[in-house]
Amino acid sequence: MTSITVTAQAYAAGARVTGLDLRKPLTPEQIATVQAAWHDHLVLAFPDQDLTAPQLIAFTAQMGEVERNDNVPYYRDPDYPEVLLVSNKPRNGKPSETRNTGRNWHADLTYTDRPAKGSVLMCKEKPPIGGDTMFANMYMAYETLSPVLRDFIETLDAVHDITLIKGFERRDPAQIADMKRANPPIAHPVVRTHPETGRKLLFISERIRNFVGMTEEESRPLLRFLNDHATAPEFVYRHQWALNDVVMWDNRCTLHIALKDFDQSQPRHMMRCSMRGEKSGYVIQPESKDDASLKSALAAVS
Ligand SMILES: O=C(O)CCC(=O)C(=O)O
Ligand SMILES: [Fe+2]
Repeated sequence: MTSITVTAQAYAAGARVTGLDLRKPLTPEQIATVQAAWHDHLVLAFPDQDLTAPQLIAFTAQMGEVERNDNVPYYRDPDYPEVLLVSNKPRNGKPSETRNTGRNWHADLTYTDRPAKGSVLMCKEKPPIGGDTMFANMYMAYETLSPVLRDFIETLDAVHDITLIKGFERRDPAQIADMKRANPPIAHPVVRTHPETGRKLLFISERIRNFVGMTEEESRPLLRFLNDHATAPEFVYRHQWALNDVVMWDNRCTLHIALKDFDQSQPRHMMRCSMRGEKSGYVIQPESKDDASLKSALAAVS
């Protein structure tokens, strides 16, 4: 059996893993090696893995419980609900709804009560240049904040909102109405402890509307600061895809963004599986008319 080689690709995150054939079940020792490398490097790239959808699902299942994507049903592979198609190739004669997926910094499924544990993305077709994905290390983002700010955000919860997916409102109106109903705004802690490494991390994204108990106006400058800080170039690994790359990221301690840095007339076709995350968060009920008018009445007299 060939041995596994793990080669770091950047200081912040990212390692290239060779010596495995992901079409076949891994041994317990191989799984342990992959998991350890994942904890160290957060994002693992496995080159030259020509997987079918069932093989991608089977690989993901060895890393965690496979997500069925019920919160985003329209983007699934019709034959395999576990596989999301992130593609700019027309679907049913219409432009693909996922052609601009991932265009702001985010972690997957944070608008649900089970943000993904991790995701596995496979490149099936790619433009000759570009179509890169960047990943940012949220341990580093947390550890490099000043202690006073760390204390301040320690008890904050942030409201994650599916409508803040970049370009969401330009997608199919009936589908977005459904997805909004299925995914009301949900609050998750801003500082979390990784369940496996025990390290603290910053759990933010560009899909956050406000902090719980703070107005959007109050939240905006802090959110902007935290997002800018967290995605500073020194915390980022940029993956330049090759055909048949399989990239697996720890969605609990990284953010990612899919760049529009390519010729849009060229096909880019990816298959994604996610690992189901732990239950987290609480739904934020929209403010009732009564609450809103009470607040404005108070504002008028104060
Ligand atoms: O297409 C990509 O590079 C990533 C898109 C994305 O955000 C995802 O698949 O989770
Ligand atoms: Fe994503």
